[in-house]
Amino acid sequence: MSSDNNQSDKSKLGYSVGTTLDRFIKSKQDDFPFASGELSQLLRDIALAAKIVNREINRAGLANIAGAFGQMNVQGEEQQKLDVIADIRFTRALTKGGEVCAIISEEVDEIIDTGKPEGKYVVAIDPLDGSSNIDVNISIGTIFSVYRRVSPIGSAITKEDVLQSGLKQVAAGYVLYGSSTMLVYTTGNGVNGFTYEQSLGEFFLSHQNIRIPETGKIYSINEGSSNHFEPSIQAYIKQCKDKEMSARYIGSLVADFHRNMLKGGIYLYPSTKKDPNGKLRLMYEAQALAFIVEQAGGKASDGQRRILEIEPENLHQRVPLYIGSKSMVNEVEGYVKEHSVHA
Ligand code: P6P
Repeated sequence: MSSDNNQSDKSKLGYSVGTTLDRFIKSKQDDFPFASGELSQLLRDIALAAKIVNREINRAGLANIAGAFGQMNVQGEEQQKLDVIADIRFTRALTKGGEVCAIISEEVDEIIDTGKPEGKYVVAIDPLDGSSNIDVNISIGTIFSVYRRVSPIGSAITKEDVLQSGLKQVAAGYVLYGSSTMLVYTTGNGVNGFTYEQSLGEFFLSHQNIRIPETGKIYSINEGSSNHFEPSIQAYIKQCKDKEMSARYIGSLVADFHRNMLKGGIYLYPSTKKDPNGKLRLMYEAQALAFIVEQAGGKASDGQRRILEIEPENLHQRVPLYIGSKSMVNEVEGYVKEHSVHA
């Protein structure tokens, strides 16, 4: 076989291994005028924590770190041991890295002051989303957003530093601890995915310039709550069934979101009478995924507003979330609008 054929066969396999996350971050740093490397270092700190959390998750059943931690978090949800471990790992890595002056975390009620007033950035993070799935070996994830601080470097942290709209994000990403572990992130120049090679302890570029299909045949929602959905959402779900679409709902936002990013589809977590603002949190779930999905050509809405334009009022505020393929999110907004006109 000629070398050309050999080469074309290899390219069919799509080998893009060779570009490590480190090298990619450094190469993209040049996209930032006057970048002095702090954001690059911050992303490396997140990747380091992800490697450590990945290891803890993989051995949870053996190291007696699965199961409940025995207390509730600020959301009123029972914390799992790995929720607490992940929160410690990410907070420690970001604090030691020195680039972050403040962190808001799903697991902590108040703003975390890292004691690094020279840090230029603020991070909002859900250290381990979907953690109730850990004990049954279902994929879980980490979700993070990065902002520039508003207050002067070296000064005390302010609420304005941490309560910023999604449009102000300088980076956002997620880690998916699944059949393989992936880190997917954007700094505003497209979305790229890296797969973790356990034997080398490195993330390698595996999904370059991810684009979400304009439409899809998958809808992700907890239909067990459908009696509590607004009529608009009930009508939308009915038309999904009439079109014989596929219902896929893992109960782990990052896993459902990632599948829909690659295949096309929509994830819905509506408001209900019980939870008028839905369940998902604006600051460290919806905003990050909204930035990512828009960078990939998709859309994220609360049914009426673009998620990225919502001005946050408190650290842990919840928001209804419709996110995924643009035409599908547009359709949901159409149902919401139609039902509000006739209400
Ligand atoms: P429900 C996990 O707790 C989570 O935040 C998301 O990862 C997931 O999609 C959703 O909540 C599941 O919530 O109410 O359907 O069990």
